[in-house]
Amino acid sequence: MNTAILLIGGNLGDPEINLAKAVQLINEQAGQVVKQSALYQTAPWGVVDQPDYLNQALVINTMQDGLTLLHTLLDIERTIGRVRQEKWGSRVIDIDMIFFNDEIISFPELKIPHPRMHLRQFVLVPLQEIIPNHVHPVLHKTVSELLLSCPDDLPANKL
Ligand code: PH2
Ligand code: MG
Ligand code: MG
Repeated sequence: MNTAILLIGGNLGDPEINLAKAVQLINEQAGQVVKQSALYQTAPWGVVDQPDYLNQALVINTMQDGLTLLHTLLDIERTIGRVRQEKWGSRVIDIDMIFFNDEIISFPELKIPHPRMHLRQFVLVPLQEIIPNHVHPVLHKTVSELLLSCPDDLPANKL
């Protein structure tokens, strides 16, 4: 059994409904959702001229390996109505894998840990709620420690 940490988010349509749909489909198709953070309203990172996001962190248990899980998550994004456009632009749903067990994975389509997770409040704040003591396998710091040294100061507020 594998444990994956996911970060889901969206800022188009009704993000609350789309995140709830994502949690349900992840639970049915990817693996059992064993922990979930609150929903956070977060300022857009990257492309600033777009609506605020809702973000949520999940812990799942899954029998799928990393690449299989990635493809399951991309399928779920398509089911909910994701159309891929501008990098860092608005989207109905985004499901990102942040950690996979304690593994370091580097395929062109999948880098684990997520290479920019430690630079983003919108990732670290929800993660800190559910796995504050989880250690980053490359940076060797806990999620709480990463949050303290995070250079980003965009707000992430619990709904
Ligand atoms: N996702 C992005 C780009 N910017 N900003 C916030 N606040 N939340 C996100 O989930 C997000 C983002 C690309 O995946
Ligand atoms: Mg993303
Ligand atoms: Mg993504």
